Amino acid sequence: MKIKKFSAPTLKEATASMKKELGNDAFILSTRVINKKTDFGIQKYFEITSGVEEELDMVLEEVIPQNKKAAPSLTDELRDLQKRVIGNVNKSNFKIDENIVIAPKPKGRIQVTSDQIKEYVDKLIYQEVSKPIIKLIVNQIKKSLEFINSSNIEDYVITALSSLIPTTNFEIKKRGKQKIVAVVGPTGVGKTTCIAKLAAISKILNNLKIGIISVDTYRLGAIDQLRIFSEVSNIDMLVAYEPSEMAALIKKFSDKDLIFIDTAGRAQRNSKELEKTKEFLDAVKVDEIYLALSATNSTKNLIDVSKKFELFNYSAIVVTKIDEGVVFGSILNVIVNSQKPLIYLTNGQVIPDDIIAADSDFVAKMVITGNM
Ligand SMILES: Nc1nc2c(ncn2[C@@H]2O[C@H](COP(=O)(O)OP(=O)(O)OP(=O)(O)O)[C@@H](O)[C@H]2O)c(=O)[nH]1
Ligand SMILES: [Mg+2]
Repeated sequence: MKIKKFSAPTLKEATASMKKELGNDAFILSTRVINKKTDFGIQKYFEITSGVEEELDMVLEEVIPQNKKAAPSLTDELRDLQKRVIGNVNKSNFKIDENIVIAPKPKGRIQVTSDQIKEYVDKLIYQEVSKPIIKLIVNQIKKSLEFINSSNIEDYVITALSSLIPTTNFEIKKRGKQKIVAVVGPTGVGKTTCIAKLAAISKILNNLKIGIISVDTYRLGAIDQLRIFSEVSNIDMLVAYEPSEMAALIKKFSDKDLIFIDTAGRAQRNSKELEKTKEFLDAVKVDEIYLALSATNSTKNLIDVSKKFELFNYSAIVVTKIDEGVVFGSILNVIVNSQKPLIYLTNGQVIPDDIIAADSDFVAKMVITGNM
């Protein structure tokens, strides 16, 4: 990304000179008011720091390869991508499927044109898929041009996207081995609803003994919300007001196969609040912590949340409210960026129906089609 500062007496003028120099794709990263020495003395100026992404057309121009150099593997490219977009590659145990399934070379079929490739690039741009990921997909297409035709390009793109999405399963241990699962995340994303769905499914379908502990004594009505659910569904529920009570509550639930801990929604910027929630979870041995993220949020927002919540060392991501999402690139971006696997998607308010086990093809299709 190219970054540049512009200043002018008005914000409008500063923005205009930014657009003039960097083009319409340039965007404002930050603004501030500065004192500037002018011929008329010290004057207040608006300074904007702007950025412009690398031009995607440059990638597209390369779509038809001129000379074939030894192409780097997808893993190398993703590592490189991670280095640039993500930063932390070392702890990666992020596996990429290099064996992308390609349909056999069709006889007599029309080869894919760069217009058709551009159509998919446009779809990905519209879906707000991050540019390094789009670049990666285009490079993959470039390498496989002889196998791709107008009728299999969509499948190819879906498979390539799907291979970028790690997933994991919710594993319920056998009787006698209790499992404790907590859900953390920003306010109102659907943490409690997700727990209610998982609790109801585990009880009804898996015939497990379930306990729910709420540590959300913060939001007005939070306890009542869970209490009503637990009464209707006949699932035991306890409340911890202090971290020091946690051990005793877990002990009370010693007969349960599965215990869910519902936490208070926390703004990711409020590190004090995050720490408070963490104290509750640190007080007992929690087996798995899931971060709930809403599909309706922007990439920047989700990435910020995913980073700030790393404090909890969460093991997987639940993407909520996919039924309310309009574009789905942000889900893909945050998963690639955080290198945490997706475990569930939730697609509505109905308990327990509206939850889907993670499926990378399903997400890839959502990204391409814009539909669930
Ligand atoms: N459309 C839609 N709504 C959902 C979904 N999941 C939850 N909701 C709704 O979102 C609202 C908030 O859900 P909660 O489960 O209370 O969210 P929370 O994260 O526990 O909220 P706090 O505890 O206040 O931080 C409720 O109206 C839910 O019915 C979903 O997948 N789709
Ligand atoms: Mg809640």
